[in-house]
Amino acid sequence: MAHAALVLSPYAHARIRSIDTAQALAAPGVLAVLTGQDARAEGLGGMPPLFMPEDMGGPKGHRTYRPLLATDRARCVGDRVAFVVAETPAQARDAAELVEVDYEPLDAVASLEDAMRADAPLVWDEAPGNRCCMVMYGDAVATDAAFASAPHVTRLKLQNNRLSANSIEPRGAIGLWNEADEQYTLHTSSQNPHGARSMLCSHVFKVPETTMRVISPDVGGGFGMKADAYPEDGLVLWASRRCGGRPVKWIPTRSESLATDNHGRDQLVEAEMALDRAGRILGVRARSAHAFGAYVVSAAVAPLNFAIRFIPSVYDVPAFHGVNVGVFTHTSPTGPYRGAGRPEAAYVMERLLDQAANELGLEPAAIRERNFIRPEQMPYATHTGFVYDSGDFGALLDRCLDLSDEAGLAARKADSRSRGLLRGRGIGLFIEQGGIFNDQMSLRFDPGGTVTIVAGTHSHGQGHATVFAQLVSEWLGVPFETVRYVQGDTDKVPFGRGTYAARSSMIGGCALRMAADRIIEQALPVAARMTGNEPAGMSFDRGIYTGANGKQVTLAEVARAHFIKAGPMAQLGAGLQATGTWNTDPPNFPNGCHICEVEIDPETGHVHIDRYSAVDDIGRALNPMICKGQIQGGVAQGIGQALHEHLVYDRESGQLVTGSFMDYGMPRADDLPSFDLRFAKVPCTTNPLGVKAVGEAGTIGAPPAVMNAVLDALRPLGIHHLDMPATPLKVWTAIREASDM
Ligand code: SMO
Repeated sequence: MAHAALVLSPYAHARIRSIDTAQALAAPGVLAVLTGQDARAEGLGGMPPLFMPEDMGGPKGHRTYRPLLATDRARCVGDRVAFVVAETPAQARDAAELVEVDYEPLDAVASLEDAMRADAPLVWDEAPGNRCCMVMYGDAVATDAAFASAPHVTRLKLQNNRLSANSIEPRGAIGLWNEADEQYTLHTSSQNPHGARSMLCSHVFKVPETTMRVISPDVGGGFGMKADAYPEDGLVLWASRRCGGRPVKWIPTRSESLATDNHGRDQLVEAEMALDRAGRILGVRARSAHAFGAYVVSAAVAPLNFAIRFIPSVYDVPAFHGVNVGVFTHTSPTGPYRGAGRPEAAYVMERLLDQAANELGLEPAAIRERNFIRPEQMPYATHTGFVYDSGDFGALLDRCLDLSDEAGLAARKADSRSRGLLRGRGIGLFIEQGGIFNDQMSLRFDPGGTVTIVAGTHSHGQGHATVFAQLVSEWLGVPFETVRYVQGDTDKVPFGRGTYAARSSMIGGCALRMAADRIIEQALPVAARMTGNEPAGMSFDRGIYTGANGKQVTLAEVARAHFIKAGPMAQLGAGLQATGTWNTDPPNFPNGCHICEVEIDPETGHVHIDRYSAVDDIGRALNPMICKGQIQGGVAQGIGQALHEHLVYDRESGQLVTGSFMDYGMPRADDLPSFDLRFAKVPCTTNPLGVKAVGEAGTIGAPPAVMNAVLDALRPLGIHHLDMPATPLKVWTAIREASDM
């Protein structure tokens, strides 16, 4: 095994005049030093985004092709500039220090505000004003009219803070070129092995997909950040080829992860809500900008899109217009991160509602009740192109208020006051989309009667092996322990689209159901013959076929009989296996209500989360324990965004200021209360399992619930706005400024 280290640009924007690799090449143990010019000379291509707004019928934007290594210009701190391969990781890192890059620093724009200035330096000369692309939803004329005659308008300018996914296990890749059979093998930490293979084969190496095998095991955490191939995936394969077929391994340090993983969020939005005096919404308008960083990568357009489309949320909004502009900045790229646009959207709507309630003298619960989409309005079509099939949002709120002990809130506020603390309670509702694209799942019986699931979806910590095996066991009556789960290897899985956008329960689950139904159907003639019945009279229930004559046989027995070598039975098949498929049309719409109670110490600005309650409508819960774990993790990440996490670039230099865990605030166990979580299982009406997604819900509900709680505590002091994260310094400063006035 050879080991690789990256040379990253220390400048946010610089011309690369030349790269001198001589010293590095001469260093002990060094096998290769690769540059962007080498990649260009060998015809290696760059990586485009998976889709752009124009692919969804929107206006044309500027599509970038991120090279494996920068050639003439570095466009962010952390842009890859050279790749050093050596016998040991230490030798690779030492030699990386010896690569001499002659940079000519150029003016950079690291923030959205600066990038959108008229005279801003350009990240891409082809993208004037640093505008990359845009999405637009709703009706501007109707919405303007609703605002023109509205008795009350509330306005907010919100920043959605840039975050890092920080998967427990970082990205990492091992590349292997096998000269003898001209095959690439890539071991990588990815949510989407077939997608990574397509990207690398079509765009980087320009070779058929039959020349590459991608293996991605069940590794700890992706959160959208690992949804697509990265330059390092191509670099290790190329490096292996350059090193005569030695396997080449690249593992980042945590600081390299913070700098080079796709980031999440980073949005500025100006949002307005028009209301009548009773608090009924007349219209909502949002103009938003979303930082793409230096390249449009992965499904970066998904958060751009969802951040607008889900603003109307669970409310009956009569008029809506929303625009989101993707903007280039001299920073690392952003991509989908748990929630991918839905957290941004829910945050806008829930902050507007609380502010409007405050201005109109209404209770936060009352203004929401006045505006919910009612169950009898289902199916409900939004102005942004969704059709919600089901949901009872008023019931969610009522149940969550009870769960949060709304009745005791006044007493708890008084008690906090008596201890010199400020207590606030915040509500956050949301709806989102689960299940995207199509996929396939296969079931295969072995001669001994055991079953293998071959999954097109991909688990990287979510426990799919458990859930899918449990379903198969229940449907086919085979023991749970005899079900094996295979995923994440393009040589073992015929095709798959991996996991993101909370797709696996519905797309994977329903495809598995189809495969199971086919198995039951295929095995039936054999079961009939084994029991001496006609196929027409056979019934199947939990793994057992029963014939008209009352004789029974189990599916496992039938499956074994399928392997008979000769005789009349052998004509009925050789082995029992089936593939099922499912597609997104239509998706499901999980929704929830989260309620948070905080206590703030005005002396320190510290926000303590005292209580956290949530009722999530995830449809049918396939495995309640795993679903609960998904909500817990999601809420922890949402609390992280609200109170702790922020990737900060220095505005002048474009340096990543929060480049390590000393500077980037991850939520810890002692920052979190014990959550009170419940499920409202309103079955989805548009898929046979009745499931709605669960993977991203917590991350969407938590930020508005926490921030509305913080502001509820601070409003009596005259503080009506704070941006996330509500760190002690920010809260303390706001309290100081308010008391000085
Ligand atoms: S970040 Mo999610 O995979 O939509």
